[in-house]
Amino acid sequence: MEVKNKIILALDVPNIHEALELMDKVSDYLDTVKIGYPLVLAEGLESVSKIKKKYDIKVICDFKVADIPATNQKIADVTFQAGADAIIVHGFVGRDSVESCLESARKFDKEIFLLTEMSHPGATNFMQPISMNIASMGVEIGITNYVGPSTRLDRLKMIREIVGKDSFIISPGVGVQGGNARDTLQFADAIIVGRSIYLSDDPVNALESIIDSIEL
Ligand code: OMP
Repeated sequence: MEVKNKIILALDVPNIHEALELMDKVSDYLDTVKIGYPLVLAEGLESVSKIKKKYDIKVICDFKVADIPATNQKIADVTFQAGADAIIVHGFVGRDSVESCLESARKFDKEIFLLTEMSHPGATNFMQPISMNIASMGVEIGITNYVGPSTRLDRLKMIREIVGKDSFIISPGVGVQGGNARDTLQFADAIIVGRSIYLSDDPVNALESIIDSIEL
């Protein structure tokens, strides 16, 4: 996967009007967005196809899929049928649950991203002790796309060492959560940014500043 400007916009806005308004401003800078529960629960999965069609952009659906294999497969199938290019899947539920999403992705010729360690402080409570095992499991079952935290670069570095240089890592936590774009991109292939862009009075300027900081 290639990501323009190495930035994926997290479109966590509350409705399709705000999503389209934001995309009209920033779409020239992007070729990939991440759409998750905030927008899809408000507007339905049609929001995925609508945004894909209007901006000719790749959409990663952030559904952090974490159920039994049969249910995971249904969730992944319907997400890919709606046009998503990739789906984010939790690893802590185990190999069979993740493999069911992988199977669905292969059926539709789409991709999955395996979430290893999350970026928020609470991830240290229960996820951190198992996150490297999740990354290793991903490698064992042939996953090549991962999500890892920009808020803990020592952990992101370890994830990179496990998944290898040819895997693709996307990293949330830049900006409001405290992560830094340039440092994160030492270990990740692209960053995920939400609030620093969509809450800004000038989203274009916010995006340009991040791009400039990466290119410094
Ligand atoms: P901001 O903190 O507003 O930049 O948004 C970060 C985005 O990345 C949100 O959509 C989160 O749901 C998502 N995210 C994390 O922040 N941390 C993670 O560990 C994983 C994700 C994710 O899977 O995208």
